[in-house]
Amino acid sequence: ETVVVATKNAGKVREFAHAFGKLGMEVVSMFDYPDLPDVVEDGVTFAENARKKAREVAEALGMPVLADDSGLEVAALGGDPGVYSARYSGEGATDARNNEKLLRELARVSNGGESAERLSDGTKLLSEARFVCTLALYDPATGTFTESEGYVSGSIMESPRGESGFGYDPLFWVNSESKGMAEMTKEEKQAIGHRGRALADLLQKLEV
Ligand code: ITT
Repeated sequence: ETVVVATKNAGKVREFAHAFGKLGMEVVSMFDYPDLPDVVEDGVTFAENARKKAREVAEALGMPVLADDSGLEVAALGGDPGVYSARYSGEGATDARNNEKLLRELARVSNGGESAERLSDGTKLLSEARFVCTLALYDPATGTFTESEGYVSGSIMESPRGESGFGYDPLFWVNSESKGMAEMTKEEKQAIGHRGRALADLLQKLEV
């Protein structure tokens, strides 16, 4: 069985391929449909964007499609970058530039950070934060959505740790695991992460 995921994010593709692989399903993504037009993500909520991506691609392909809209909410930045997480550093944004921008913005709002909490190696934690993932599955045959969401809370570190994952993972400390998100295996990240939790919730709703 194949699951179509309306994403052009290679990090998401790897995580979905891992998760669905364990269920004996194969994932295809927008990398497999290079001719489909990009969906304009102009929603003001994660859920709106997820629904829009799922529906436009599902209607174009004439089959059910899953979409993921996700991002990072940083307490000291009033919830930014939020739905703008992918484009945080502007035109030509990359994960590396987005992470630099995040540290720059946190440096601006901190008052020296002398009171900041520290990890045992001295690394400062600059703000509380959480990852959000919303999933929307749209079935064009019935015109219905199945939706779910997942969260994981943590803190933003002043310097990166770990080599796995993608996006903001290198700066995200998972308090409950005492580990950086980019220090986790796919399996560990799926178990505790926002995407894994959203997916578990979705599968329960679909009774898979
Ligand atoms: P698609 O819309 O094609 O799926 P995108 O990268 O534009 O890809 P989003 O609009 O959902 O996806 O933006 C999500 C951004 O939030 C993404 O670019 C990452 O920087 C960040 N993000 C989402 N999930 C993450 C995760 O598990 N770990 C680290 N960063 C994540």
